[in-house]
Amino acid sequence: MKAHDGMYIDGAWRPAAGTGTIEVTNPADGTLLATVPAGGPEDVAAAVRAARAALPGWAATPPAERAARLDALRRILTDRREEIARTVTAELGSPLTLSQKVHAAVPIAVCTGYAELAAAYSFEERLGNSLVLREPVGVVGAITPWNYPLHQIVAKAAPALAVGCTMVLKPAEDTPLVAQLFAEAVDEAGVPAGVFNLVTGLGPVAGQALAEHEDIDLLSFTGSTAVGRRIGAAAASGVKRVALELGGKSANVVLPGADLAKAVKVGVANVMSNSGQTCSAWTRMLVDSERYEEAVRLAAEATAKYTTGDPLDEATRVGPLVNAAQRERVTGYIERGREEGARLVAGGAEPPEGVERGHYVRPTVFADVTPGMTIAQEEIFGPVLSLLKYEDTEDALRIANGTVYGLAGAVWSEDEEEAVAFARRMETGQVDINGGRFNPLAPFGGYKQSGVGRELGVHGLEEYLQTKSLQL
Ligand code: TXE
Repeated sequence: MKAHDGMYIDGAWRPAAGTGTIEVTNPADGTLLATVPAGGPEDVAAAVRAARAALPGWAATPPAERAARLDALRRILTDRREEIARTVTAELGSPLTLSQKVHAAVPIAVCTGYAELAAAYSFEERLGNSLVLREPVGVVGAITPWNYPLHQIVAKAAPALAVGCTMVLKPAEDTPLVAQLFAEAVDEAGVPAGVFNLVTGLGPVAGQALAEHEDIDLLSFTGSTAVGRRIGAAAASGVKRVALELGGKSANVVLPGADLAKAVKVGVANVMSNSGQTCSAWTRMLVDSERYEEAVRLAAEATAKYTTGDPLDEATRVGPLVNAAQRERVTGYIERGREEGARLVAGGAEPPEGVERGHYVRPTVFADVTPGMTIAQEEIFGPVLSLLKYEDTEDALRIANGTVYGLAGAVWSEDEEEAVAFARRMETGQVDINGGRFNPLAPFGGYKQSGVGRELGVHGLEEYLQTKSLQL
């Protein structure tokens, strides 16, 4: 696959300061896709310098002109959507159909939304005798993960650029190729030199250098809670703004009387999509004791139909996990679930039949999971669903809220008002009612240890602003 052997800094592809490289491999078969440079503190420093120098000009650019650049970016991403989908499938392992419908399509939708918002947003308001100005926060450091590699970049870059911030992106080391493609698109869209900069590299080296750089005004991080804590600490000591989008352990609550067959079908699909590597996945399904066994049977049956295999094969619904470490992590959790007494009703820790290469894990379902078990508390980030039983709705709410996380969730009921009332009491940032539909304008982000700040829509835009009041 085509790859740049430099960093995109100050509007050009420049050689990296050091000689280190990262080998990008295909998780489906282990083949080498490309080699990209592993940047270090010097590359980060050069990128931050470029972003700082470009800030006054970009911040002063009329919003309509910034919107026009975002619109050009949207057009280029749209023209290149098949290439985006194939790149994500190659480096992440997601089935090609998912890459087309989600990994390529969602960032385009987000970009479209921000191009419109950038033009329509009011950056000034009168408040009595004050004029309140909303100004860009400054230079943004963005660190993104591999699970939705382009979406995670666009969810930060589009609002940052829309409001006049400049930025340095350090994408995940597993998926740098789609990040390079994005940098090419930004360049072609006519975004001025230095406004957007890309440094590929390892988390503890390039990522850490970016997180600790003193000339960054806002750090926006999506990834593991462990790294998020360190980023938050670094930001606090430098008195920088921080946005953290971390893990989740979301509950899918099927209330008595809800359409069980539909709730289970959609619930299983939600967890298995992207091989379970979704922070907002509904990994805990909560069903009342009366219908619990029926739900277990339906979930096991539905899961058995999830064909695992080559992401390029149209019949494939579950591809490999991103890398060997992730596979080890997930199979470790499956073993832990069995040890702690959960009942395995589909899948398991052994590799899928007939699979000799690639980081595959069988779509797995556990029944008899109790709230205290490790698999009911920790983020697994693999195709693993846990079914928990509740006695009444208060019990369901206690279980749903009983983790350190609070990113997403779902409620199913025949009565929408009942579902909404339940959702209001959930300690979580997003709840889908009776299935829900993705809305790129709705704020996304976590309660509790799932994070700080919001992405998407106007709420996501405002994360990149600071206010100044002039008293007249
Ligand atoms: O994440 P990391 P990993 C969760 C999920 C998964 C686990 C581990 O549970 O199993 O995290 O995944 C950069 N300073 N999520 O190890 O390490 C890294 O280079 C600065 C949830 O891949 O957090 C990458 O760009 N940066 C999640 C980014 O952080 C550092 C998505 C994320 O990698 C760094 C991904 C450091 N010291 C994983 N160390 C979600 N919320 O969607 C690493 N990085």
